[in-house]
Amino acid sequence: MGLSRVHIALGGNLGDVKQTFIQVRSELNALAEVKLLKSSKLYQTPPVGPAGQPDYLNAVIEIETSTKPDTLLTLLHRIEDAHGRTRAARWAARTLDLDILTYGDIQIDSEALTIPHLMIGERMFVLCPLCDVDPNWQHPLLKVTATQMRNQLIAKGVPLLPEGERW
Ligand code: A4P
Ligand code: MG
Repeated sequence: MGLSRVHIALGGNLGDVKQTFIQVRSELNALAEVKLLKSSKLYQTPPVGPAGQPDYLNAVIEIETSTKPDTLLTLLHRIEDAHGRTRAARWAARTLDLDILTYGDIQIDSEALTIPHLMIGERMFVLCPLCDVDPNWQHPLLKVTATQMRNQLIAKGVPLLPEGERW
């Protein structure tokens, strides 16, 4: 099986999220079937969805992997669980959320998995870090780049995120 370039979104708003992200990044990179290529900056972002929860930290990492998408999702769920993730309501506060944003040029639309991630073009907290690691990434169906999607959001009046930090 060949290697694919994959973008993973990290999110969380409970506990020491920065420390969690640092651990997750090295846990992934320690796997034989995963190689870390790039990390975005780390962004503090206001919660999208239910109000009254703490701000999130968000980031994107770019990896190279031989793991198939469904196996990768299972692996990410296991890492979420190991870092204290509980599944209450959808969009509820969480210690760690790991979403597969992109997987090579693959398009998947099954019950378990939508790739590219459905909300990729709607969320500044995804597009800003994605532009850090791969501004020219092109959506295989929509044929727009990460930078173009970010500019479309800006044109709709969604503010850019404040500068992120290294982690
Ligand atoms: N699933 C389908 N496609 C994918 C994919 N590409 N990657 C399915 C990962 N999972 C995918 O996810 C629910 C189901 O989505 C999974 O079982 C999987 O089969 P989940 O992680 O169990 O539940 P969730 O995280 O509550 O849902 P989801 O859709 O990941 O939530 P979101 O959309 O990520 O929203 N505000 C800020 N500022 N920053 C955030 O990071 N995140 C959320 C969560 C809300 N508001 C936020 C943030
Ligand atoms: Mg999720």
